[in-house]
Amino acid sequence: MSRIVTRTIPDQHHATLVAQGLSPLMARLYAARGIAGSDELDYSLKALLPYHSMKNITAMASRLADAIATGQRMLVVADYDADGATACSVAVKGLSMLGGKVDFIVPNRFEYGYGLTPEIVDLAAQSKPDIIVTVDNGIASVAGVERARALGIEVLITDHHLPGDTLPQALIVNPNQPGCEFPSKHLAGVGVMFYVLLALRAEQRQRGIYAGRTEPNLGELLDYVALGTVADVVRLDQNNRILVENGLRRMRSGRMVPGIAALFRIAGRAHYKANTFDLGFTLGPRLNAAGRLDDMSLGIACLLSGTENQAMTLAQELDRLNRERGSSSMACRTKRWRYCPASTRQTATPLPCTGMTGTRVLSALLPRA
Ligand SMILES: [Mn+2]
Repeated sequence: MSRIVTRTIPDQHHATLVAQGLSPLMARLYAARGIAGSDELDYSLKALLPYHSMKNITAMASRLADAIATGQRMLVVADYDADGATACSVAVKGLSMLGGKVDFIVPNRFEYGYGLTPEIVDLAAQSKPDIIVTVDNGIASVAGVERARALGIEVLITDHHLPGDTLPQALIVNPNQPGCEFPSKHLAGVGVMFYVLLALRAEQRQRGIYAGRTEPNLGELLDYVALGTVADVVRLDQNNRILVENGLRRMRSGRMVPGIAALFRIAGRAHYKANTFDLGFTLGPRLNAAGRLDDMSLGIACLLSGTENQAMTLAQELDRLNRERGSSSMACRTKRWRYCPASTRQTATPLPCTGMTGTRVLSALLPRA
């Protein structure tokens, strides 16, 4: 039985918003959604939290600037979901915009497991990188980092997952690591990588790299950031809303990368009306399908496509995988429900199915007891 829940409206927030010039109705809508003042409604990029308070970020920026200056080779190791794929795209495209020599691998999770495992390090070592940069993973990869060190490969970790008791012996940027004072703890993996690039560009600026020429525009990466942030179902706090809103604006005005444009087209969604539903329920699941059924490098290749034709071919393949995955995850879910004891079935929340928001809706339609 569905139940209508009335949101509570903090009186003081409502009063503040009205005093700041909002209509009582808008003030009520915002206050009910946790907005305390009109400054939280500033979605311009200059309202983004500055990167400086993120632990280790200036050290990592400096290390990356050195690597770029000396032509060292960087290899991005990504996670296999939509956040990982967009984070990988941001890292590869962003680091090369800033002058880096960069490539990526994305492990097949069925063969290599989660995170930067020693097996993945061995695979990575075949292409002889100087530095491995993890995106959306690595905070728990103690053994993998040890293996890389033994092979003489430096590891830089960018992640947003909660750390375990032991941290890997590497330079780590993660707003959720102990001692990190960055005020927002809800950045997705893609957001963390974007912040590292902001810090890197500032470091290069300070070194005079851009004297007399135009700086690379990292804003071009915001459509990736928006997609990964929404698809990873992190909380949309003000900082994330700024990232997402600016990415959506790029999509609506048609300035997104060919890969994202192709995903809109294949899903039959209008990019000029792009919203978070499109990202979470149509684009995200198509990317996740590649990681779960086959190989996420297909999703990353689509995101990084340089031409519309190539992007469209890859988007069609992702769409096909997503349809296959739809039937297999439905079968699996039905089976898992059958094994639930009746008592838990009454109140069971949908089984977590990370990133694939579409299946959450399906699970709510399954029979209850
Ligand atoms: Mn993530």
